Amino acid sequence: MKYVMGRIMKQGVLVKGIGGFTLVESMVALVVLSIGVIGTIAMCEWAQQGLQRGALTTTALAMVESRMEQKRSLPWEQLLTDDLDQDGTAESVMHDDGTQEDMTNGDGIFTGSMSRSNIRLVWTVEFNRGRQPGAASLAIIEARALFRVLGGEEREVRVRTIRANPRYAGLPVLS
Ligand SMILES: [Ca+2]
Ligand SMILES: [Ca+2]
Repeated sequence: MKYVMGRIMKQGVLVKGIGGFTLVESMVALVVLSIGVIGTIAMCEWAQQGLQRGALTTTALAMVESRMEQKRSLPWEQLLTDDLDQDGTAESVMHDDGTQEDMTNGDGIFTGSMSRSNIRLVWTVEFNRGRQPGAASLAIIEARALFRVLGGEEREVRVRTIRANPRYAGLPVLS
């Protein structure tokens, strides 16, 4: 440390001796400083993107989990309905008509969707037998949240579960 300080002092004296900094030296210093500032700005943007991505991912995961939880707690026969405004009554029915996010008309995969906080939430229900909940013993339930982060990159959070029909599983059915 002592040695380094000594060298700096020596250089300082030397520079003073020839009459301060030259224009070229000042410009070089300015360029070096600019590179530093640009680097710092880039790092701030990168950090901001990271924060935004983290916040959106957390919200997306919460939305996906909440939807899955509602699908787990619904009476089996009402598995294709949704209470999106959470007033206690299901007002939305999942569709299998090939419109919006439902990929194929009549393939037995029913789809529901909604948007909130710049996140598109899509969920599907597929029965292992038939197209009616009553005929099936199992349902594959999937929810995915799609969102765009700063910079335009699209990301997705996806959760999938299998629920058993309580009638087939031998559990008492609540009506
Ligand atoms: Ca409702
Ligand atoms: Ca479909």
